[in-house]
Amino acid sequence: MSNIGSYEEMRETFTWEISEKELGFKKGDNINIGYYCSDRICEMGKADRLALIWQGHSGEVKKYTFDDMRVYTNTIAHYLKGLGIEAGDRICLFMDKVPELYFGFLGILKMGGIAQPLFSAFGGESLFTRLKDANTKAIVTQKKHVSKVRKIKEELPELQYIIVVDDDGKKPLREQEIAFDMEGAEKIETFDIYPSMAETPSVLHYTSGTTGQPKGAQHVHYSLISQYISSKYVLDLMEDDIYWCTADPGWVTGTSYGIIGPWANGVTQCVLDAGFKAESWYKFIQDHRITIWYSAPTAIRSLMKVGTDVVKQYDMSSLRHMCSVGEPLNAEAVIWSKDAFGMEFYDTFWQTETGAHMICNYPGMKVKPGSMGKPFPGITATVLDLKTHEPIQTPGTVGLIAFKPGWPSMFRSYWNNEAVYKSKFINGWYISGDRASIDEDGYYWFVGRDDDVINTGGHLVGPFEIESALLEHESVAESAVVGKPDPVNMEVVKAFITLKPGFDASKMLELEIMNFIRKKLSPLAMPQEIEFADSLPKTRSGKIMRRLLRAKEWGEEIGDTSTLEDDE
Ligand code: 6R9
Repeated sequence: MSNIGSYEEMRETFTWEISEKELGFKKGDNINIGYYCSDRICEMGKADRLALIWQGHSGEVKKYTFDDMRVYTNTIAHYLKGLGIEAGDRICLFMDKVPELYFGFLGILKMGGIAQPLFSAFGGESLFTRLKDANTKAIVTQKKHVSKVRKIKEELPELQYIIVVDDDGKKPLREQEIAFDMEGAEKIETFDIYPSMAETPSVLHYTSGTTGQPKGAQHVHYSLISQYISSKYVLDLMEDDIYWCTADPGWVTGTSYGIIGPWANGVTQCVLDAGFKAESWYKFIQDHRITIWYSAPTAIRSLMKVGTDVVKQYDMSSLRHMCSVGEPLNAEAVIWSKDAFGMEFYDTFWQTETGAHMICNYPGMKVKPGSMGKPFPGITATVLDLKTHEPIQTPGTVGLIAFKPGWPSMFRSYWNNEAVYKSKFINGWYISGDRASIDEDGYYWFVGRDDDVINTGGHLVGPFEIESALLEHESVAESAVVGKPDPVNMEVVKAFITLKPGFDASKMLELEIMNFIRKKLSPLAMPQEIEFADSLPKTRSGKIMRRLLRAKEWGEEIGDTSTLEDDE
């Protein structure tokens, strides 16, 4: 029997109070995610249960109980407070998936700080724009990443502390850099947890849009109400589960469902701090007897490519439920998973901004392969007419996915950008920026994004950020960046470039520019292909027509370009 039981019945009777009650929360109470994920689980008599089973890239394994986690998160919170970091300050986590990242996240929340997790693969420029926008006060990192911080810190006057969690004393630390050894530090048994309230800011997650630099979606401690109950109903987490979320906490999936939701449910989580390899993933599931697995379509397609024979060489019998998020999950992948694992991947749709699951397939509910499923109980969803923004009544008609504001984990603003935040709401609906249709049974079918954001391997990259970085290369006069179809990553970045006088297109230059972007931004943002052009198509007002370039890549009908020109 699943946690949700009958979806239809739950949808009828559900209120968010069910989650509040289970968590022992009443309106007006303090609510601190750090407390709920560690101290509370210990108070419930589960102090000795494993919270984290961590495995590094060379195969070493570390295990931590909920009590270990309670003490380490106290220790970090106490340390940060001792430095003079205050409630409301932004503290960036810039690390690989090491235990300090997970405990650091909860430690920051315990002392009232705002956690700002960023991918450790980010290059200097991606890091810089996000730290500058958030006026970040401290960054917690590893020695292998500290050089990226050194290069930009002069231009970040607000950044006071660079905390290195694995300093071995071999190379001297520089000004503002301090070593902190989580396991070696004096253990803090009791810590006075910051008395955060429902609306106290908790997490700042940067996400890309079509225009402008990435925006920080700001969340609050009350998000827990959504994350806890959706982990229970959608991921079906139960008392004895061993759960693996493959996402990095630089991405919202890695925090909402790789930290907060599962640990608030008192469930054991596994973390693999190593790159993707089908064999090592299957071995990881086999060795740790993983029961629930949350992954993403790009990974699933990569597994498909390796083939079913490889799966069959491992013991996957511990698995009982599997979910997917981040991009459309193709019907083929759902059907393949049934053959390979004896069960299907359940697709889930949500966003950085929504903080938790919005449209999902639920255990026990019939899966229609290729559909994202139905709205989470407690969520009012619809698709809006593309022009009038009124809910569409006719099944099968494509519109904008929209949600009625008010669910607990909804973002509360974009950091320093109230205007863009406001622009996301029309006619009383939150507009997701995605298109879908709803069938006669109420299932949602994803169509595509409503903007120019590129979804590569489940990661959103904004064309503007890459175009701006391209212009910093000495040879580039103009640039336009679009998504190009890719069998594994769904989309990859393609750049169109015109060159400045004196530069000639060549394979060498293409590689040089690619590398330039990889270092500056990230491997994901790096164009996989660069097309040198004499000119780029423009609207009458001089804006580059990305959509036209994109349509060409996808072999779509472009039609009358004058409509594109009107459509800027
Ligand atoms: C959690 C997360 C959000 C965007 C979203 C949409 C795409 C996510 C999807 C999906 C089709 C799914 N997306 N889940 N598209 N099917 N099941 O992914 O957050 O990084 O903010 O991305 O990702 O385009 O709007 P985020």
